[in-house]
Amino acid sequence: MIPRQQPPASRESAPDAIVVGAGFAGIHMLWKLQTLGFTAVLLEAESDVGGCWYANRYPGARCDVESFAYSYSFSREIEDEWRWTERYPTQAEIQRYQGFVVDRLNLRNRIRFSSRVVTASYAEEAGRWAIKCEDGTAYSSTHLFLATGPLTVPRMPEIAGIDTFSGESYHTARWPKRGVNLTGKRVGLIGTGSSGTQLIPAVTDVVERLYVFVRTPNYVTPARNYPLTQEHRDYWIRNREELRRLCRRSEVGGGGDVLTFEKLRWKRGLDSKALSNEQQQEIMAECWEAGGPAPLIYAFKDVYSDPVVNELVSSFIRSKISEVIQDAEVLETLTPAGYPFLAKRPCVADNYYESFTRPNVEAVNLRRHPVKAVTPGGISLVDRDIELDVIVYASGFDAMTGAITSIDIRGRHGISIQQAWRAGPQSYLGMAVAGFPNMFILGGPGSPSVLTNVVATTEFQVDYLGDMLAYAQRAAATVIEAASDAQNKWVTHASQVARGTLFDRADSWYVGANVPGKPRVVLPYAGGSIAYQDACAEVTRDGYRGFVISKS
Ligand code: NA7
Repeated sequence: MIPRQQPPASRESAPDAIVVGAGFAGIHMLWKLQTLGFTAVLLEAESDVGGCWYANRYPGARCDVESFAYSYSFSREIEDEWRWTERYPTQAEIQRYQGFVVDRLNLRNRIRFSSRVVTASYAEEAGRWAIKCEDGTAYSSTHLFLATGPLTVPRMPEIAGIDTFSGESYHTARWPKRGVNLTGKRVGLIGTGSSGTQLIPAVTDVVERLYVFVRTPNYVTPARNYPLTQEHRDYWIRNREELRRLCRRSEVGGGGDVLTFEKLRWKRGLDSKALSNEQQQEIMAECWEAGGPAPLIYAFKDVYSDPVVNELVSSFIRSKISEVIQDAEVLETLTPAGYPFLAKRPCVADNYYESFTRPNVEAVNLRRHPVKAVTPGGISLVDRDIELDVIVYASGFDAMTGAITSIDIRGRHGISIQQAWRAGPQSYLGMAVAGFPNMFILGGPGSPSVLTNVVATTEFQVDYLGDMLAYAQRAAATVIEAASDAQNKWVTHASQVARGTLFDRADSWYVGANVPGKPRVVLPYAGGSIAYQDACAEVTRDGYRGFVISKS
């Protein structure tokens, strides 16, 4: 155990470490700290585990990474005892899984629910973080782990009159636990990102009429979800070492489609320019049938970076949309144009385009008919009023940084994280920030995070930080901090890597464009999981180069 400079008043209010957020990363971090012999308390704002999966309960909410891959690999017992039921897990199943994990690992008694952290300040003399929750409860700790999630602070659209609506309105990321009865209702949906595209097919059977207000249509690929059988499970168990290894060393950090990737393994990273048009189309058709975005993303190399290769895939997806949508106006409303596939996060949903062929679903083209205001009766466009009973806002998040900057975090000399990140988030390896000693971020900006399977990437980070804490322990060091020059180099490297990709070719939350005034920076590390892991490993080999690990 790292010797403390000041013995804590109580192990409950003054543990060695505070972890913020009971999603995948926070739960794993808590477990890791306990196994290393640290006392740790996890503070969670909501009343249960789940992280982003606690609040995103909208109809149709499910993960777009396969369940086998979107699960912990660190515990053989958990892998053996838990049974996923569908290829892509629903919100409810993921939350049950997290509950199972905390109970199985006996972690629940270390979690303080309904504890929203509002301030965290570093007391230099004591070498400890002072942490306060909304209800006034105070903690202090040597280490502070922010596992607050990249997509946990919802954003409402900036539309006049939003508060005047007399019907019910909900944000998909704050969907009530009791559920919402949409049966027989006239529902308006704003937002066709991942949340909106999943919600649409899940409600078309019950609503009287669904108006989908489309501003920027997305590239939506089918999920091809299916129930998992014993055969799938046996396959996974038989091959899991190898599949986990493949996942870990894949560009998306264990992302995507484990079983499909196994089938398509030979069709990855192909040089599209060396293939005939017919071969290209055949391969893309096979990827489309496999479902999920990953096969299409990785069949050809350079889809992320070469506009010509990207356009090949983008136009293939557009052609698939036109196979389903016959009506020219609807097709125009739903066809992505003017930006490449992947520049916005790809959406995955079964029966998305098919939903618009139903008589009770209408796609409203906001580019042609902009919204004037929300009114007491519904939504008023420049040329038409639409009467609604319910408005659903699937309008996204203050992504990557929102959950961190919404806490008043102050490091050395009282500098706030907002000040430190004024020009965009600065970090070393996406995990530590110069001037904020012993504060660590999981799944945050500067790490591959949302461009990958976040569970696999944060597992990597938890292991990495655990190893570094153990290293410091052995050296009897109490403070770990990113050096500014190493941080600057990482930020420069990350922005150079991002410039070589197409991520900046759309106004998306990847670059903070959905939040007015947010600096435009590609927020996640765009070099992929393998490059990220290799960079981290190199730092370790050099004795944690770039981290200042000291006794005070
Ligand atoms: P996203 O992907 O940020 O999508 C938000 C959607 O809301 C997007 O279609 C926006 O259109 C739309 N939006 C936002 N403001 C407005 C206004 N004022 N008018 C019309 N439309 C608007 O959020 P999601 O929740 O779907 O997904 C976020 C991530 O969570 C997802 O990628 C997964 O990783 C999980 P725009 O594109 O800005 O024109």
